[in-house]
Amino acid sequence: MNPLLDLHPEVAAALAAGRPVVALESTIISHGMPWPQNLETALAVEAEVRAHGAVPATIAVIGGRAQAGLTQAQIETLGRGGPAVAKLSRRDLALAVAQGRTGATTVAATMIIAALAGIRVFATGGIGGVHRGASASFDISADLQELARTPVAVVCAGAKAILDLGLTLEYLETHGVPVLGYRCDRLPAFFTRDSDFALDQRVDDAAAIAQVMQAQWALGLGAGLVVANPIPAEHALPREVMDRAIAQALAEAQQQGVQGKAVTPFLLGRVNALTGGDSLASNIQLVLNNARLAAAVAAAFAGLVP
Ligand code: PSU
Ligand code: MN
Repeated sequence: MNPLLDLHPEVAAALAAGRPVVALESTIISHGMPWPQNLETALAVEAEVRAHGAVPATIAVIGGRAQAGLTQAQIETLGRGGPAVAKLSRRDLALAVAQGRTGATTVAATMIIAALAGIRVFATGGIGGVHRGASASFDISADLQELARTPVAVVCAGAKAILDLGLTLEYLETHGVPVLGYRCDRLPAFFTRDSDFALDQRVDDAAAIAQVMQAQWALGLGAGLVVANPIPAEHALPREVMDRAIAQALAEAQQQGVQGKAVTPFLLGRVNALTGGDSLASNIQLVLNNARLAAAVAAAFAGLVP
């Protein structure tokens, strides 16, 4: 095992026995939701993974150690710290480890640590992507490059419409990342089940997803996969409400000159504030929904691995 990595004993035991494990990210805890709902959600998502037959491994860097599987106290520290906690993507990992720091991992950094641990399935809310206006700003999330190179399947509700969803799909196509619509033919847009963007790969059950993962890696294709799982209809929000909040958040970001890794947390925070409790409740429900599907995929994949 990698000497810089620590596994929670429950995660280590499950991996050693070939039992299903689901990775969970921590930037969603520190930067994606407000306190105390972030802590409640992180614990509820772990419980949902367990209730569906897999072991949860929430991932972060703690005191310079890459950690797969956190204690409740560690999750609470990341939740209480909120935006004051360092947000770690691929390029931030080495410095955090070298200097013994603690930080929350993005989708990209969580994939890296999951792969080091041997975890192949990861559940989150939404992935990062190509930002609107990227032709001028060059703002493209490192999550997309990670999907192109690291063999982990990421179950998400598509991507938030703070991004340019069409360019995000083009980028993933260029880099050879399958985007599997789970029982859907268009990319889900996080709070809404649908968007204007067609997907050409559809799967209708967890076993089929596991078979695609196995084929992808057996072919020597090192990339990850996106599994796009629409928010349950009863928790979806009206598109006009979200579009208005997103337009205002984007305008504020531009006025205030927000740049770099601060852009996504700023937009997430403003959209949450502008739409109030509704969007937070929907956000929590879609993450739980992704945790359920990821647990089923991890179980199916564990059954395929010799
Ligand atoms: N989108 C969300 N919620 C989130 C994130 C994105 O709806 O919490 C987080 C994830 O951790 C994702 C990160 O990996 O933001 C992307 O940040 P950036 O755009 O700076 O790469
Ligand atoms: Mn960015």
